[in-house]
Amino acid sequence: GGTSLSITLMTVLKGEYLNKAKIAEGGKKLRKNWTSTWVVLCSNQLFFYKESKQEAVANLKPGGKPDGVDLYGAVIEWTTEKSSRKNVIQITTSNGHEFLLQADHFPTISKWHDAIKKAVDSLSSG
Ligand code: I3P
Repeated sequence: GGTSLSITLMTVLKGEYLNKAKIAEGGKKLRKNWTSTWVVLCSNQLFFYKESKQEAVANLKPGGKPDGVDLYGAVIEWTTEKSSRKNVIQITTSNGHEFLLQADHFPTISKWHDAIKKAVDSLSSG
C-alpha cells in the first residue's frame, strides 16, 4: 500500500556512535548495561552495531538483513528519570522493548531524537 511505498523511498538518515542501554525486552525489565554502539536510522528501523563504522557500513549491503528495531508504533521521548546521565532519550517499541540512547554532546542526541521522531511520525501518518 501507500505506507510501504513511502517507507521504501526513505533512505539511510545517519550513522553515529551513541551510548545505548536496553532496559526492557517484551515489557520485562533488564539490567542496564551501557555500551557504545554505532547507530543507523534506516527508513522504519533503527540498527545497532557493536563493530566498527567500516564493518557496520559493509553489513548494510543490499540483501544483508541485520537485526533492527522496528519503529512502527514506537514512542520516543526525552527522559530524566531513567538514568543519572544527561541527554538521554527513551525509545519504547510496540512490542515492549525499551532502549535508552545518550550522548554527552547535546546537539548530537538532539539530532537523533528529531530524526527518529520524524521517522516514527511518518510511519504513523502513512
Ligand atoms: C548500574 C550502572 C548504570 C546505572 C544504573 C546502575 O549499576 O551504574 O550506569 O545507570 O542505574 O544500576 P550496575 O553496573 O551495577 O548494573 P545510569 O548510568 O543510567 O544512571 P539505575 O539502576 O538507576 O538505572
